[in-house]
Amino acid sequence: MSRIVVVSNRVAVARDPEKTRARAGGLAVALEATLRESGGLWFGWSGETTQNRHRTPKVTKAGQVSYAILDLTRAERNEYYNGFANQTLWPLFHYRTDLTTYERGHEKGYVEVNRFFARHLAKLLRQDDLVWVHDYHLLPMGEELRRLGIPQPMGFFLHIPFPPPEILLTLPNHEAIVRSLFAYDLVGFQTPSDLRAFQVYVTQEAGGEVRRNSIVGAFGRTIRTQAFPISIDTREFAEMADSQAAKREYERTRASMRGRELILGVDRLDYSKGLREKFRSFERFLDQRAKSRGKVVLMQIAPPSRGDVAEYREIRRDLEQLTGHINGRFSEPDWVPIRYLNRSFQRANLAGLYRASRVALVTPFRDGMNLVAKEFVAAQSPDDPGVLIISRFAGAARELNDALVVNPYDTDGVANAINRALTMRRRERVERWSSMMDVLEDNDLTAWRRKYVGALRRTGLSARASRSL
Ligand code: ADQ
Repeated sequence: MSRIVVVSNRVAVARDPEKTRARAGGLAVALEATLRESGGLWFGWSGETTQNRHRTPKVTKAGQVSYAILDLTRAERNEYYNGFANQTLWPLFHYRTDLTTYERGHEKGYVEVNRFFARHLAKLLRQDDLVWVHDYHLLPMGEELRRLGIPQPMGFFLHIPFPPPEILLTLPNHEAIVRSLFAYDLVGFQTPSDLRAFQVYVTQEAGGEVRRNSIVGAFGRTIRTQAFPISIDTREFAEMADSQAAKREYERTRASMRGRELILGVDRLDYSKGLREKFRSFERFLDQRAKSRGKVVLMQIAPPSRGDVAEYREIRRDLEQLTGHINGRFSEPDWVPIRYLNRSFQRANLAGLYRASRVALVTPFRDGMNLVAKEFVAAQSPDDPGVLIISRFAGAARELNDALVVNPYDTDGVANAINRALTMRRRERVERWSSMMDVLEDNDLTAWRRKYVGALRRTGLSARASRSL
């Protein structure tokens, strides 16, 4: 069987598999499982910076899996990671043209880092490898590898949304970005609507065509495109919610609630997650439902991320202010409406918190998938499950359509959904939960990665055969 080579911005090097599992989260575990199954290599940035311009990858090995990581210089990190990836592509792909900045220097640095990675990766590749590149940091990676003459089958998976052409066109070099995707054999998206947005760009802006089975031709190349909604390890997460660590977290939290109901939010501190509006909706709920005051608590867990980027510092300030405002306005000597925590949790503790909650409030403005929504469902107790409220703009809303689906821009609508969730009868909660759980059991993380790798194997091998004709 071919070896799989995973390329991603960050690499979770397995020093201790148990620790990786507890902290790094589902995706890292799934990618590692893929590598372990067929043997493989995981390649990417170490997350560190160095002053040394002459670098070679640090390679380590654990069983059948090798890890190769490279440091970046500070200038590279600023242009590639903080710059083009997180100040241009991230906001733009989340439809936030208002927050998107574009600097030619950042784009140049971004392409150069991709080239630098490609040069070092090319030396580590074997003839029958399958290469699987992840996410918006590495869009041009395939093209850079092809320039070096690498013929191996290559796939790309985009974890964030793909914007409609009207939005993408605001990027000065939009064509270069889309063209670079045609270096791959398979390009995967989270949802059918991301796939459609890509195909519309190809037909309307690139003069390309979409054939049967999502085969797309443009720029003189033919590739396969498909939606592969990512998921979680559903069974494992459900079992984790029954673990000792989860039970301890559950007990501690329930005891602190003194019979009150818990509404939970878990989101990286990011403007795409709609946190300000979530807090305002909760305030509206308290405003309109005076009887609920003192009876519910919103616990928002929001670990800070990308603190080097100004917009992230700003949203952090805003949320601190808003929490202070709402708590100052409604608190009683024995009740504070919002508990706001800027920290990380071990996954088992998170599972305990999900189970201790009557409602999960997941209200991003735009989200590729949103794994928190899926984790919340998997962690519920089957005979007394909580209610998921989810934004229609999260990729996960499509599969989890038995949740209460809301528009996060509609403050009153979200406030009403909170009330409906808190008063929902057990029978309805069980019905909604079991149909969502069926979906998550059918499409779990193992199914996701197997579908992707299977499609890459088939598409890549036939493309390779036709290249060698
Ligand atoms: P993210 O934007 O990071 O991922 P999400 O899908 O919700 O968003 O994943 C977050 C993960 O981090 C979850 O597994 C969650 O449990 C974990 N997490 C969050 N807060 C935590 C905390 N305080 N402590 C510990 N763990 C915490 C991007 C895209 C998403 C897409 C994923 C996967 O933006 O749309 O679903 O990739 O493709």
